[in-house]
Amino acid sequence: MRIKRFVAPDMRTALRMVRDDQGPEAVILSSRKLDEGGFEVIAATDYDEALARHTLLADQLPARALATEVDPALARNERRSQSALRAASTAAPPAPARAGAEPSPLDPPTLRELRRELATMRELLERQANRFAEERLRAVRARAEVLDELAAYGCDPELARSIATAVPADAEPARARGIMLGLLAKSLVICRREPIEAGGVIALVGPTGVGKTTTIAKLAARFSAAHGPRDIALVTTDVHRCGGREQLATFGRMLGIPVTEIHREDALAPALERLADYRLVLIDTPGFGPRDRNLAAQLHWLRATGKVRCHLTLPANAQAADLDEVVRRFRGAEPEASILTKVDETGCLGSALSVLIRHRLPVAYVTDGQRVPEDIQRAEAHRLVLRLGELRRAARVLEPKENADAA
Ligand SMILES: Nc1nc2c(ncn2[C@@H]2O[C@H](COP(=O)(O)OP(=O)(O)OP(=O)(O)O)[C@@H](O)[C@H]2O)c(=O)[nH]1
Ligand SMILES: [Mg+2]
Repeated sequence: MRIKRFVAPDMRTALRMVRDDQGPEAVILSSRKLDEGGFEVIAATDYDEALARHTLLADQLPARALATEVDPALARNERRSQSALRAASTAAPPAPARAGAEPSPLDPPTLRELRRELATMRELLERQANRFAEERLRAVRARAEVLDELAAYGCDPELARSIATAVPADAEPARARGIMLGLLAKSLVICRREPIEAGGVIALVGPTGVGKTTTIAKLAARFSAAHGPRDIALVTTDVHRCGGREQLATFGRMLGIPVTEIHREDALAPALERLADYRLVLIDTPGFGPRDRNLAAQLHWLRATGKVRCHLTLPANAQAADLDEVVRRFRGAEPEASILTKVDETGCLGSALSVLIRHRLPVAYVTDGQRVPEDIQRAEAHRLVLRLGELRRAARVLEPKENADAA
């Protein structure tokens, strides 16, 4: 079980932070208004009722033992005065553990049942509120069309509602669409500077089979075309899986770029020392599913060198909920950016874009095919949103009914 503390200026923001960080399964253990202003929520994942009771009732657990996430807006305000931020790290432990609190007389199964019912009620209320909000928006034609179009692209309904709300009620369809795409583009965070041009050591991390090795080859070829192959080295930690290292070795040979294999954890830092003269070092890693026990070790290993910047490789053709989990589970890598792969394999690009927007994860590159080096481009917000319609149309062409109609 992982217990974490969230501090935000209002309860809604605090709950959103919980959901973004810990996902829909998070259990709210306590919430309260802080004397210094703002709200505190304590939430847990991988929740174990018995363990939670034990933890919450243990008076000796200080709040600072919990990881605390402070809403950036609040943190900014607080930096000015410093007082509330101090409170965030020294406040009392979760509500039930405060001095004088009585242990709950309810037994664990009853508590569990109560929590389940509360969660169901919260979900119902949320759904109802969303339905009302959507109905209000749909009363205006221009906004209804925006909602429909964003839904067809696979965009998250919450994002779609916030965009539709900003569309003027009297907007003509073409203008409404322009505003919609503009707002979507503005919501995306794009890397200003091309990461490989900044140089240094970049590792591509991500789930299995998402295109990490292929993308490394594309990036290496791109860098090599601009600067020659001498300034770049490749490293692979993917040496234990069948075929893992051969794939990068083949690309390395084709491009005339040396590939260093890392067989043990403690060999990475010395290898990077030896490669310090190279302007760019790209590290290929084996893919790990988001729930793989080895993932945390891999991320720790990369970060322990103190030199590696991670890029999270995300496939655009995956479902939003799965991508959301990947982003949360790979947070330990502190990815400075993402690379959106397999854009050519989806008709619903809005789904991946919504996840990137929700997590404010910068996008560095987009890949849209298997060809090395052609199928990679730097991410550009306006191009990404224009591809929504293009990809949707391309996907629809293959629908069997339309093929039959065409015959
Ligand atoms: N359609 C399409 N295929 C891609 C793209 N990028 C990679 N691929 C293909 O996806 C497959 C997996 O690519 P890899 O580069 O081996 O993926 P990986 O993330 O290194 O996989 P693991 O190392 O096994 O985790 C290969 O067949 C690639 O050619 C892309 O942008 N579009
Ligand atoms: Mg690979």
